[in-house]
Amino acid sequence: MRLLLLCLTACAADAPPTPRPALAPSPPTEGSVPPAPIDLGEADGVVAADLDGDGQDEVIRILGSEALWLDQRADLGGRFQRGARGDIDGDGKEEALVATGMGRGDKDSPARLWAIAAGGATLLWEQRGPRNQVSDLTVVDGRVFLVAFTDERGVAAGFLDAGRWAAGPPVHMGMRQRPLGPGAVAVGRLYGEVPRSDGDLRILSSAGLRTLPSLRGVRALAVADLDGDGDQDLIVGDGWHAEYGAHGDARLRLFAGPDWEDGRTIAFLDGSYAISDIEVVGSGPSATLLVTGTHSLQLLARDALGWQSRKLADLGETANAVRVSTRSGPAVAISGQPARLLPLR
Ligand SMILES: [Ca+2]
Ligand SMILES: [Ca+2]
Ligand SMILES: [Ca+2]
Repeated sequence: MRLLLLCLTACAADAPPTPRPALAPSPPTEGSVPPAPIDLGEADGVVAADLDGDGQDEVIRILGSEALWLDQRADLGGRFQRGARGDIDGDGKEEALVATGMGRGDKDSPARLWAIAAGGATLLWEQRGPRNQVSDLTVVDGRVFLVAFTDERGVAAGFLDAGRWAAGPPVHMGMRQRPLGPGAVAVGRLYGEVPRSDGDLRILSSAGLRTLPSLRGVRALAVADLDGDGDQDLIVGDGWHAEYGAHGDARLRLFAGPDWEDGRTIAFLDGSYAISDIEVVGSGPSATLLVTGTHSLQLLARDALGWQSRKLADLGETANAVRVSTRSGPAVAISGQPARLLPLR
């Protein structure tokens, strides 16, 4: 399988940029064959990180309450909720961050945050309350930014340093929160205070609260400097609706820093009712966006006409996906039965 993958990936780089005319088909070549996905085994969630620092990512599978990676396994004591990656102890090797807690078939597990390294899993934080759920997680400059419910509807966010969570005041249904630079946090609310009312997009800073325009509730957020001007830009998946299956829209929007006034829609995901995650791959003008919709996984890249979206795979509604650097080139890992590693051409 590895030999086949190497060949397909190598040949794909020479493939023509446009499809061949249908009336003059060429004999199939290896370069025209989409790379076959690789079966990773079952996983409810996947996280990737370069645990041993060799430049290739390891994939951590979470199945039930168990994490499996390299030749290791560990019982995390709860269901998979969120993942992230980064070197949080400054030793030059990444850790995989895995948040676990309550989930299907498990109402009792506390919310926990684990750091997974090549040699084992370390518990960084634990909290027990009425709703044991980590709703967002990211690593910024080697520091973990943790977002978790503190009661049934309130969600707090802050950096976790030496096991201490410096969380701000809880925000009603502010399930996605990302730091936007010194003293500012972007908050995506799934719902408003009135039951089933629309959520919104907010910037919380020392200057106060600002609401940015959004299409109803926000389900996904990412922060990156996409134009390379030194200011953090905000990438938002909005369009959430209380009757999401019938009326939700999977809309992707960009807001340019430093003031996030300039908003523009860059994609609607056909067939998905929401965007559940956005991962920025690379940085600056060559950065791409790996966008997980409820029904498809898309890769967005820039060309002369703007942002171009390419569907990578159909997804189940609970699947998560992460980018993976492999010896054969870039790939994505997708959770499921089985989880798949999909090479990117
Ligand atoms: Ca590695
Ligand atoms: Ca490390
Ligand atoms: Ca920027």
